[in-house]
Amino acid sequence: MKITVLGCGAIGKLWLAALSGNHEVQGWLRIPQPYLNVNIDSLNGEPFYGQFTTNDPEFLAETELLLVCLKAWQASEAVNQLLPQIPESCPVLLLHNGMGVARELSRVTNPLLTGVTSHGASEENGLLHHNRNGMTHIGPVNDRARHYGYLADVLHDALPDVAWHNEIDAASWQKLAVNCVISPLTVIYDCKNGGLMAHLPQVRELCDEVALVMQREGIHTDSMDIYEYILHVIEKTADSSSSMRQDILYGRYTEIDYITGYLLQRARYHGILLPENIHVYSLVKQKEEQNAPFSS
Ligand code: KPL
Repeated sequence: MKITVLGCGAIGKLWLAALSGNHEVQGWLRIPQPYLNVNIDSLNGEPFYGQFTTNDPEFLAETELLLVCLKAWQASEAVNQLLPQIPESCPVLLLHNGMGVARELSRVTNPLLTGVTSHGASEENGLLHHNRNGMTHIGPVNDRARHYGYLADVLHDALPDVAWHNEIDAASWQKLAVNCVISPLTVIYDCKNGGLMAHLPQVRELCDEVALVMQREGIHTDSMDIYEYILHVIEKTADSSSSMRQDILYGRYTEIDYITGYLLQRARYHGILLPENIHVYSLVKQKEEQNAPFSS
């Protein structure tokens, strides 16, 4: 297959490298450069070094999958810009933290899919560390994407595990819950994920509020399930710095508007008040504003 990866941060580079084993791939960058070097300490157990084509319009015109690894707040504008240059049959798969981008792209007529991943990667001095093996869940957003289950196999062969869901909402909400609790608190307390073990009452309060909204969205869950799952994620990722904390540390915009912001928007729709989430949202926005001017 011909695959274009839009957005070549740590996760984008990881997919680019992993997919290059069996497919023709290119990266698409906001600021074009002649090629992209990807250096990974360990990919599926082996070190990886590759040099990739970028921003080739002829390749784009024949691309058979557009994999979008941009931050949530960058995604819809960038996808809308590229749509006229890709075939109408080319599936577009969104892979970012947070929710709400699929709604922004509801007019897209290409097959549109969304997904979440728990792979962890970070880059330091040009070397990518694949910090955490994870699981990726993908599924359709529009009707045209319902028959694209084979994409889960394509992705699974490159970077396991990948699961297909005919209804992706439950997986998206479960990841949103994790990000609503862990991400803002790691910014507020400026700590790694494991540091949240010192703030469990607040973790629990956020879980209670998230559960209320999830239930109203038709997701079969309760506060205790969410809390236990989040404790498990905190323990498993104790040494990691959340991507939101890294965004703040590097002076970048965060995805808070698509994480807690999205939760609050859905809560408003259902007529539910979430005081603790409103509180953490405003603290992260304050930190973000102190960071201006932003870089992406
Ligand atoms: O998804 C994450 C992120 O940092 O974006 C978590 C699960 C919070 C791990 O750090």
